[in-house]
Amino acid sequence: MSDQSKPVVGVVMGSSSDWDVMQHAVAILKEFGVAYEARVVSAHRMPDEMFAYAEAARGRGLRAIIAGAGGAAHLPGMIAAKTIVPVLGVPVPSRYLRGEDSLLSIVQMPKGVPVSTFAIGEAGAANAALTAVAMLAATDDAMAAKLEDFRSKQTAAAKAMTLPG
Ligand code: RP5
Repeated sequence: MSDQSKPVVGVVMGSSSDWDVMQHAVAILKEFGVAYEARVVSAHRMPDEMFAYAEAARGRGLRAIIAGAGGAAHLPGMIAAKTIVPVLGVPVPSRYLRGEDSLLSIVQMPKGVPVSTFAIGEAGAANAALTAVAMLAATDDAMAAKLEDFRSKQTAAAKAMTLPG
């Protein structure tokens, strides 16, 4: 069992309205037994708290931060600007531009301050968490074995697929 009092992955999002998407990152972290924390940290509505979160992240033992936001999605980039902990950005679908605004806001970081950017929505959230798992697996053989098993099951499921008719 992971010690949830010592999270190694932080999952942050700009609003509770992002949870529908970001819960898919949390589900993967739970499935792999990764110690995580999840909270709302808004770039625009609570910038001081966002900076404090980023500045404390490394000292608190976080090894990756999954940051989801929609619209003018500054959260992943601004967190990345304040910490060397790798930031995995998840574009959350927005109401009017369907998340294309979120994607472009997150992916177009200037050279020198990277945010690893994932697909818009649920797939991006899950894949960001799988990437965090892969990062942990680099130094954790048990996590690596779980990830290999996860991938093998996916392969078996794809091979077993049939089509109508
Ligand atoms: C962003 O604004 C959030 O990440 C969210 O995707 C979007 C809308 O937020 P709410 O108005 O639903 O709180 O900061």
